[in-house]
Amino acid sequence: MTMLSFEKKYRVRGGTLIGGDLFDFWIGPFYVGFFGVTGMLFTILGTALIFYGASLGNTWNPWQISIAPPDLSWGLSLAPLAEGGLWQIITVCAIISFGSWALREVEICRKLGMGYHVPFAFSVAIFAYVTLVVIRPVLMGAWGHGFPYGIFSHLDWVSNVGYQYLHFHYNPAHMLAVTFFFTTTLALGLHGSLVLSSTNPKKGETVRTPEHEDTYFRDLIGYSVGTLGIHRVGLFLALSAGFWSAVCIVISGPFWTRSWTEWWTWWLDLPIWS
Ligand code: UQ2
Repeated sequence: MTMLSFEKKYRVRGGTLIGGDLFDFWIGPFYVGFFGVTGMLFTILGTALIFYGASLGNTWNPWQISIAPPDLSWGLSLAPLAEGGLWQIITVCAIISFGSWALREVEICRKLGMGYHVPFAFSVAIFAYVTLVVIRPVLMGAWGHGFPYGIFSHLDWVSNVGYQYLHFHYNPAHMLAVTFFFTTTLALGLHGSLVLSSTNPKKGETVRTPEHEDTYFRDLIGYSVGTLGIHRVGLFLALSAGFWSAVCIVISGPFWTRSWTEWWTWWLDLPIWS
C-alpha cells in the first residue's frame, strides 16, 4: 500500500477522544483509533449473529433470509434468541457499530482540524434508523414494532405499516420527507452538471472558473447561490430528508393511530366554516 505524498504530512498523533495514543495508528490507509476497534468488534459480532439467525431459518436465498423482532406479546422484555432475541442483540451491535463509525469520523475531524459536518450528517442517518428500531417501538410498548432484518421482509414491513394508516402519502411529515428527497436530487443534478460543464472541457479547450458558474445561473434565473452556498443547500436538503423521514414514522402509532387521510379533517373542522 503506497502512501500518497501529502498523507505523511497530515497523519499526525492526537485528536483522540478516548484511549490516548493506544489505538492512534493506521493499518494501511485506514485510521484505527479506539472506535475503529469497537466498530470492528461489534460489526463482526453482529454479522456473525445475522448468519446464525439465517441458519435457524428455512432458506439461504439471500432475498428471503429474514431475522424478525420478537412477537408483540413480549412487549419491551428480552426474548429468547430464536424468538426475536437475536434481532434484539443484532440491533444493539448495529447501534454500537454505527456509533463507533460516527465517533471515528469525529476523531479524524479533530486530527485534521476540520468541522464536524460529516459525522453530524451521518448521525442524522443513525437517528433515522434508531427511530425505527428503538424510539418508536419503546413509545408503542413492544420491540415487535421494529422492522425485520431481511431484504424482502423489510419491504413487506414498510408496505404493511403504510397500509395500517390507509394512505401514508397523506402523512404531512412524509410529504415533507419525500419533497426533500426529490429536491436533494434536483440540487445534486444541478450542482454535478454545472461543475462538470465548467471543469471538464473538450480536448483543446480551457477549464472555466467559478465566476462562469455564477454567471451561468445569473443568466438563467437571475440568482446564484454560490460555490459554498450550493453545498450548504445540499447538506440542508439531504439532512432534512432523513430528519422528516424519522418524524413521519415516529408520529404514526405513538401520536396518530387512524387513517392519515382522516388527519386532514382538521381543515374541515376549522370554526371559520360554520
Ligand atoms: C450555483 C452555484 C453552484 C452550483 C449550483 C448553483 C456558483 C458550483 C447548482 C445554482 C443553485 C441554486 C440557484 C439554488 C438551487 C436551490 C435548490 C433548493 C435546488 O449557484 O454557484 O456552484 O453548483
